[in-house]
Amino acid sequence: MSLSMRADGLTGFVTLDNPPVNAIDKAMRDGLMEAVTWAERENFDRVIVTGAGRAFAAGADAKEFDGAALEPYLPDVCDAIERSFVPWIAAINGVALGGGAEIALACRMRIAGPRAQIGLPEVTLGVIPGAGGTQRAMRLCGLDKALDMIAFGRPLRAVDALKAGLIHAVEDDPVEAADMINTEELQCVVPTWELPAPAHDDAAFAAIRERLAQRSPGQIAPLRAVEVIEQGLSLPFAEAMKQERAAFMDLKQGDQSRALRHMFFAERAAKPPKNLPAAPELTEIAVVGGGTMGAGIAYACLSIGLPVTLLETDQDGVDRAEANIGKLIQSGMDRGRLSADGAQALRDRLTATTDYGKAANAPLAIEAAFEDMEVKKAIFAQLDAALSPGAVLATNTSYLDVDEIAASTRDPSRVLGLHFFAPAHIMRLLEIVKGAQTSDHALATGYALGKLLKKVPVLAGVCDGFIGNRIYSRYREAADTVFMDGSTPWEVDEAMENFGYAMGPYEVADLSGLDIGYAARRRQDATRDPNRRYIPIADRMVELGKLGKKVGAGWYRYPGGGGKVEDPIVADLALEEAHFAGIERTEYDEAQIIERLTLAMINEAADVLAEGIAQSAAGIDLVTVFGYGFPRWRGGLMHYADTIGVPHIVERITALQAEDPVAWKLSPVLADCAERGLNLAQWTQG
Ligand code: 3H9
Repeated sequence: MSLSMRADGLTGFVTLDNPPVNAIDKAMRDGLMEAVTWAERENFDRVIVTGAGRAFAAGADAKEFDGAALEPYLPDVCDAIERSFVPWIAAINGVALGGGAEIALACRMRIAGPRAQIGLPEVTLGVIPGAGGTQRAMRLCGLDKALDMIAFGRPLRAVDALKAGLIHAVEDDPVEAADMINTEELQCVVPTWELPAPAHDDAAFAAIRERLAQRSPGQIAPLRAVEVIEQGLSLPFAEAMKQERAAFMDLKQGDQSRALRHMFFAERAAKPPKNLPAAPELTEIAVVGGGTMGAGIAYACLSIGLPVTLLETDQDGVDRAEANIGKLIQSGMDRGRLSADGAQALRDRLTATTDYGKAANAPLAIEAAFEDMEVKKAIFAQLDAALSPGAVLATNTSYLDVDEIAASTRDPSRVLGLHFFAPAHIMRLLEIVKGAQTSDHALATGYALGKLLKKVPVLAGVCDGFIGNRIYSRYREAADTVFMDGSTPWEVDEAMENFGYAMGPYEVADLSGLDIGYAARRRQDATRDPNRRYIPIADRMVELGKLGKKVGAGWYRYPGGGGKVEDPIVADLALEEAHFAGIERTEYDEAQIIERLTLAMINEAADVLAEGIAQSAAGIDLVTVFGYGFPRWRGGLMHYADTIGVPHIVERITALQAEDPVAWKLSPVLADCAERGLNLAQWTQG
């Protein structure tokens, strides 16, 4: 039944019980309906509802969203609770989210434990509260708070929920506190639906819509939530509930909700492969290199309580590493994330040194030095000699051959790639790169660190760029082709921003520095297919000293170090290059730009699957969303591809082959999917 019931005198106790987080499934809804009838039959004085384990209830069971809605529906359950003559009290022991919060809001009173959280995060799953949350929250905590909480899906801590008026009290033992409430006092509390709706406030609606346009562009659920709240202000409660339900049902079937649900479950399914041995206890970490990446990795490890030995080549390097980590600590303090004591504890856990011997006991070392094979080999030789034979040696390289690095050690089985993304203490993606000889022990160690750091781990094979950078390189190549053949960087950027990226590829390149891509292209010179069209325009930029934002000019200009402005010289550069190459330029519209750039990535990603570099389409989705800013609400690159459909993709790539048969060579995985009638999520190596 997903819940249990017991009586004690005049009190009925209902415990929601569907491990691990008491998601509300049909069985729980059945049970709640039965509990309402039971409490009335027994003529209880009250019902106290709480959750078993760590949660009150995490919301409606999102696994049920793919199928038809099953009775009894949650809004009816909430209504039954609210309108029962036996008053219900929610004793909120842990998280009460979505439908869980809606059950609580339908109760006559709400008492939360100190660590409880109450929230309506439905928009993060592409829907809106569908069981009265939009209507009851605004009656309890006012329009502004309700709009903020629902449109951004941010839960409130118990103390904040109390301040907002959403709950009645915070108590160490909410069940006991609910039992102690005076019966007359309880009877006097007005059911939420009977409270008046707040007055309309044009300014509040204008402000929330403006914030959403800036912070959640492209997403439909938050705007629908605002609309439903606005409509509800002037409708009778029951009518407003109907509007809410209709919007919820509509959104639930839509592409965005499907995509966001896919991401939710894919993120949680990102776990180590089965049968890996237990990882060693990570008592300390060695990090080699104190530049941006090394400092970020070290800071992330220090922040979760791990002692870090940071290894550098000389005293200048040590000083620079300490300064870089010091800046991150200071920024943590400035943002209120670190107290002065916490900052000191972090500093105390850090040893920056040139002496590899100080890292002798570390079970894991992560090299984050300059992207140069010889430099890396020299570092691995030192690590090999200094650390115990059981220690795992990881490289944070973005492109270099992990197998070649491993081959420079005495035991290549203990080497793997741990590819972090900048800023390493913030970005959630961690590519775990398995070399040809990487042992299960090394993999387990990499996953163990990923879990401690709360990263999203994705297993990758060895190739230039692994999963993410390889796909991103093709994206860049397609962007440069579009630019050379007809567009401007700002048209390309605008198109991709409208697609859902926070920034287009040219602005991103300006931020990272054009010299990074230049170095990567020089490394690829020797192995590049001579038949592949080469777009020289990014090289010209570097030759002209337009290295990006750091020098005030890249694809854009940054006058006075400020915001970006379009640079006509850059546009002319494409005209010039195209002229020399005898290219007749075409004007691409936004849809064509988006199509070319996304198809290029999809085709490359399909090759990544074909070669076993990624294990699954869902893994690629995680990489593109958590590492490269692909819009989450499109579900990641491969989910997006499946939304457009493989047959359409194959048809369009085949058509583009007329322009360039090499760049648009159809991936065998796409051809195979088309032939077998599969989508990319279903494809497995035959
Ligand atoms: C809703 O309520 C709609 C209503 O308004 C209207 C209805 C008519 N469904 O995250 P974790 C699973 S929409 C199904 O690793 P944590 C999760 O997949 C819902 N399953 O733990 C995982 O499974 P597994 C609005 C769910 O401690 C396991 O539980 N609610 C759901 O890090 C543990 O999860 C939300 O959006 C679910 N709703 O975090 C809240 N929730 O073990 C969504 C969790 O097989 N949930 N699971 O991998 C969360 O934010 C986090 O899970 C939570 C716990 C904070 C609760």
